[in-house]
Amino acid sequence: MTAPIKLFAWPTPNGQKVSILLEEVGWPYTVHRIDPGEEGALDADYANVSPDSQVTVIVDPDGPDGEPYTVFSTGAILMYVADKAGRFWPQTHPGKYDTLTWLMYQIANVGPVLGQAHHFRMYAPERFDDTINILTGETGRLYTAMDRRLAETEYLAGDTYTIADIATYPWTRSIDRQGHAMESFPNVKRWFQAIDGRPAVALGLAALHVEPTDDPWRGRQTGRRMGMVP
Ligand SMILES: N[C@@H](CCC(=O)N[C@@H](CS)C(=O)NCC(=O)O)C(=O)O
Repeated sequence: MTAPIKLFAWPTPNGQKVSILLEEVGWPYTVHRIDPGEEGALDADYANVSPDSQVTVIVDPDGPDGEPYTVFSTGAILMYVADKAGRFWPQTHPGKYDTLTWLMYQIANVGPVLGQAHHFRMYAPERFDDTINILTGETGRLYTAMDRRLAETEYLAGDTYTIADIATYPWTRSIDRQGHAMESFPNVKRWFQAIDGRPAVALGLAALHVEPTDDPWRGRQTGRRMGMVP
């Protein structure tokens, strides 16, 4: 690995999971901050980088065929980096598919539900009680499933720390804003503290950090859906 990876991201969980993995594998990377809430930030030029005009995206200057390769959608990015590095994704049974199961669980469930819960509880210009109740309840269901799993295994995919944990951890940092308390999920809490204490995790979070603004949901006036800016 010589030339740095280009990381197009913002300090949302979908950005942080990638900067954390890049720190864990120790690859050089440059951060290109794309603020999804800034008018026009996701338009035109950025659409040439990101096929669906969202963050997060990486460009690997040394792709599988030696040419630059762009990867978008964070589940794919984590698998790409873990596969190339040969780390954080066990390749034997049961770790291989347990990693995929919990990674897909984050991409399909934890991210969308916790992100929407956060939005409707914290930032929606109008208060929709029914939406908040449904999303807060669903969020509790997801934490309960993770807590049950983590009562049996140290990490989500088994004995070892994998991209499933890296994908999920940033979402759980805002549990209070999702309407729940970490104390209600003791196994998630134990898992959270173990990951939170990793030096690469602190570096990955710091790499994307920007000072919070009073209005972190600026994207709403553009009519675009966007993620969380903790
Ligand atoms: N499934 C996508 C989700 C990406 C996503 O939701 N990105 C948000 C920020 S975290 C975004 O760019 N939102 C801007 C918009 O939708 O307008 C992934 O995992 O990369």
